[in-house]
Amino acid sequence: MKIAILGGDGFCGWPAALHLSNKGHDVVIVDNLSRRRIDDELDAQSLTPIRPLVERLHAWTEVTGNVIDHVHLDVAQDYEGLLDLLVTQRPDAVVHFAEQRAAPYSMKTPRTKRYTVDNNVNATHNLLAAIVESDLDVHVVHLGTMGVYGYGTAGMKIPEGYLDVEIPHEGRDNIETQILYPTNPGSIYHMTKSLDQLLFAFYAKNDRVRITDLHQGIIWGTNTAETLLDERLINRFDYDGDYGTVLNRFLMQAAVGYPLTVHGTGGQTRAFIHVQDMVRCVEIALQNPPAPGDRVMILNQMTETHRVRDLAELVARISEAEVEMVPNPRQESAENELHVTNDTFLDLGLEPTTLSEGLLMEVEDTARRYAHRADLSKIPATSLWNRRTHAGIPASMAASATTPAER
Ligand code: NAD
Ligand code: USQ
Repeated sequence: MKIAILGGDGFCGWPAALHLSNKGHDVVIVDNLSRRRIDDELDAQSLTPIRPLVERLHAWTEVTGNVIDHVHLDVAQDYEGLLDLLVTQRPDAVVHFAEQRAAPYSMKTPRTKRYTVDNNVNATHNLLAAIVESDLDVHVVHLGTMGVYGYGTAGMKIPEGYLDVEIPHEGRDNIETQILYPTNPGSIYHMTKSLDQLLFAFYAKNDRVRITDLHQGIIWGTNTAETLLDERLINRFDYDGDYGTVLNRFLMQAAVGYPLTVHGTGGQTRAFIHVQDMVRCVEIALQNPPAPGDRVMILNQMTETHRVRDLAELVARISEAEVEMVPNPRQESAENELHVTNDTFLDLGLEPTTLSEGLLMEVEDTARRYAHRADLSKIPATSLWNRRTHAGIPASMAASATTPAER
């Protein structure tokens, strides 16, 4: 298959590109390197020494003989460039990772809020409009998020995208139908993924574009079989307060002797998946496209759910780290239950890597190995979800406030 990977220099896109190339697919990476610019803006670097993209690609060819091209393109800003790419490369599938993906960064300032909305919504819409204009039959595989469902307690097992509903119909039989599971995003970033869902639903219905939307949980781990082939292929490891995700932050904090930063009571329960399973899921999704005219295929791409404070205790136990409850900078329910259906990937052959198998190895092989590169001043999470004072929320309390819906 010819596959274009939008965002192929990122944490998920890079190992996915290598995995697909290793499986014999013809891969082209499309990336504007905006994420490396944000690293510079935040003065925060990956814990692992990621190499410039040209060097990564050169190393991949040297090690495996496979060639991956790179097209430097801003998918959100350069519509004509994107259309030209589709028409000249004629990919069978596009895997779309090219969005600003950090919730804390998206909530940092009005500028980062606006950038996140402009970048993410335009990237997705440009891709869909360009596919229609190119008149090609391209399967879009998009990396979405479990966060579109919201992080309250649903009171049910979260289905794969669609909810069965029964509507009373006066004087007749009730109408039984399925609707998109109602979105309840908890950050500007998560909101852009909810907007993406509507764009996908429209283009699947109106233009018969074939779309798979992967509602992915939090990734943990760093490397995959391919990124381990040579140190120049190493994947990124974010640990700073904006881009570092919870479990990788705990692993890094344990390795450098920093008390594990549990927000609030640590009562949030989230979905997780190892980076190796993520690349496998992308491959499975590519092998099982919907047909033209089908509704968007939505799959929950996660393998386990865990409560944040339980994860902290687990990491503390294996590494003798201390745990510290810090004030929660976000606005989220203090506690939530989360049960998720992930039957499709399991039925299609995914064999999950469990936390118990991989955690200790991750601390030893990655976090401790590169601990000397850590800048501890970048660890605290400083992006506050609510800074408003005139709505009756004093700034000091605002961060722990919850909305009526979340309560
Ligand atoms: P990342 O920031 O490491 O990578 C994103 C890549 O996209 C970067 O290389 C960036 O330069 C590129 N990019 C962004 N905007 C672009 C544009 N307009 N044009 C061209 N390139 C652009 O993020 P990631 O962790 O690899 O996440 C990838 C996708 O997976 C995101 O859409 C994210 O929402 C989703 N996801 C990630 C996680 C996670 O834990 N990392 C979990 C769930 C879902
Ligand atoms: N948390 C802590 N301590 C920390 C960091 C985070 O307690 O040091 C808590 C947060 O308050 C939150 C939970 O851990 O309750 C998860 O935070 P996170 O930063 O790991 O995850 P999130 O902001 O949801 O975003 C990440 C990715 C995003 C992806 C999402 C999947 O950055 O791209 O969409 O995970 S999901 O969470 O399933 O929606």
